Amino acid sequence: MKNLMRAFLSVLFVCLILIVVINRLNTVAGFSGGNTLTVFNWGDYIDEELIDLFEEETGITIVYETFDSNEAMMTKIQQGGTTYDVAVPSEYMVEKMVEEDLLIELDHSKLPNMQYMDERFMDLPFDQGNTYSVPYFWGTVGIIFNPTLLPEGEVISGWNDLWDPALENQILLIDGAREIIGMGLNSLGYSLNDTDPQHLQQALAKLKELTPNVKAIVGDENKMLMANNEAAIAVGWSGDAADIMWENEAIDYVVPEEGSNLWFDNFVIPKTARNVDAAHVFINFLMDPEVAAQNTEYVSYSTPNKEALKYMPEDMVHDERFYPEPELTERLEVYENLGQRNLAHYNELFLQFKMH
Ligand code: SPD
Repeated sequence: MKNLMRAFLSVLFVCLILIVVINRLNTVAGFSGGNTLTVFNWGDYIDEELIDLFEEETGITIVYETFDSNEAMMTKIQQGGTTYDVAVPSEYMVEKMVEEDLLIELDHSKLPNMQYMDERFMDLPFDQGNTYSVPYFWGTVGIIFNPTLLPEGEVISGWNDLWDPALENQILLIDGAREIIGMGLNSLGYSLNDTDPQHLQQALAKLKELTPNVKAIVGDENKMLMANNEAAIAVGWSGDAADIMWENEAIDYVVPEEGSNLWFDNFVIPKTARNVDAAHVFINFLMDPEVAAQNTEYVSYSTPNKEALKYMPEDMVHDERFYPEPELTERLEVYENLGQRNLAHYNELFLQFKMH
């Protein structure tokens, strides 16, 4: 009897060790499942206190990884090395991921906090019925500028102002093919979803003329550079402008008069997810109005959560640069999924511009 007990305890001990080791290996290798959730988000795009709060409340451990472009995110998910449970693509990339059968349908019964989202940001053409995605943050592409560093009399209201020779070496550009080729197209009066090869060549030629004014092509560092007065202008996302303004009150932001991009970043669950239940719990948690308000105050981007606005400072919610009226957003364009060939062409042209 004693021997049997000893054998039983030994087996139990080995099993426990195995469970601990396998869990650890899975976490290190990015395999979730069990009590781990692997989240793939843009850099600087969550209040990390909320990750701690989620872990405390649910007992689920989060493995958190970041990316800096939709294209980088998509490539990593397609490669399949890491099994992400939640990712945050922008609208055209949601459409592309659905097309490539990379996403699972969301279970709306597990996302009761969807009720708090503003209808204006739901059921959009890239994912009708929010079958695969729910919005996380939204915004515009525009010109972030510091009037105190501009040459006297310089007014910034549109894309074409950026070509002024007086702005030599003063402009930071966001490192995004859609954003920068889109700026070239918009500055010529074309749509930022244009795929006409001649129009695209004209946009590239025009962008090359901007080179003397370009100080650098950057990612999230644009915020630090603008906050420290190291450049007068940055072409970037509205939320970055709002964030920089906390550090440097001189900064202003304008949506260019020629037109620009209205974008939406969204939660999705990739087909490779190992912890689909926890993914729903996490997405629902971040849609809780008080959680969303805290996250929005921290991240500074615009929230699509209508109820969250009630918990946020009035001056933030009423700032029309970041919460523009529908009259403005309606004249902006949302990126379309242009298909593999056209997207590759945009990337190629952007590379040519960067190497110029
Ligand atoms: N630092 C977080 C940046 C997230 C911006 N996403 C914008 C995507 C626009 N296509």
